[in-house]
Amino acid sequence: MNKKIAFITGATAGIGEATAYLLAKNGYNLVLCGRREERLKALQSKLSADFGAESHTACFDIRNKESVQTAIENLPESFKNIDVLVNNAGLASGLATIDKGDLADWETMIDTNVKGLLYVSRQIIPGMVERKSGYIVNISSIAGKEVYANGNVYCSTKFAVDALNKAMRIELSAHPIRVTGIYPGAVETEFSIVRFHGDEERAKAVYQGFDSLLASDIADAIYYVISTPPHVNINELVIMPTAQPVPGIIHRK
Ligand code: NDP
Ligand code: 8X3
Repeated sequence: MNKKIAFITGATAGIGEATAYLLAKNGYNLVLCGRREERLKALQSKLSADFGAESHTACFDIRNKESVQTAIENLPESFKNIDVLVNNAGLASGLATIDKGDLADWETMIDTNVKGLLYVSRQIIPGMVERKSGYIVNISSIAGKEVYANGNVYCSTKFAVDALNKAMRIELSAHPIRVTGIYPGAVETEFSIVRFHGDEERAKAVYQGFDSLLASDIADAIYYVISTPPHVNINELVIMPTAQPVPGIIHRK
């Protein structure tokens, strides 16, 4: 039997990379996307060596609609029929009150988390509709359920992902394409390094004194939802560290 194909955006780090690893381990072939080509190639080699998984690396910026279109239109024949799309690539940039926010940070978040997710989805969904099968996992955030101080624009983009997740499910379930939104709390990845523009000390402090989620916890959840039988649609999973009951409270040791 042909292996299923999963297309993962943001596979060069964090949640996307852990998901690629787990899906390859469980028999998927992969399209690995991100902007850092060496990381994509290194992951491709690892998945092949560890699991004999075949993967195609697609190095592009999801904010660039022409690049998205070209990368997806030019997928090799054996990777064209995408079974699972994991819309994971995203970021927070900055953490400031709305009167002090940086416009470039705002644009980066909106362009990546909302428009980029749409560009990729628009390219891939028609094939799923045509084949009458597919699974889409959208990575939102607890920030897409609850707004926290200084999160303003990041939260807005993740609320938008929440709305798009619901819209996709409403509009695609008839085909039948399944759609799940995942809403994690704090996961220790490169997320805070990116949010604080490379300030590793400040980023490290975010995760100090409590057990944050691991990227592999979210990968486990993604593998679980896509492994359910076809008549089951997990609409949403909100996943928090035990020590972080809501975004604004973290019980540190
Ligand atoms: P990382 O920073 O570790 O990984 C982010 C990934 O997104 C990287 O692979 C990066 O690849 C990719 N990416 C970012 N911008 C672009 C772009 N313009 N084009 C293509 N790829 C891009 O963070 P996480 O793994 O934590 O984040 C993954 C998702 O999870 C994000 O959507 C984030 O908002 C969400 N999330 C994270 C939480 C956390 O606490 N960590 C909690 C809740 C949700 P490259 O730089 O190579 O392009
Ligand atoms: C990331 C979770 O709460 O750090 O989406 O913004 S949070």
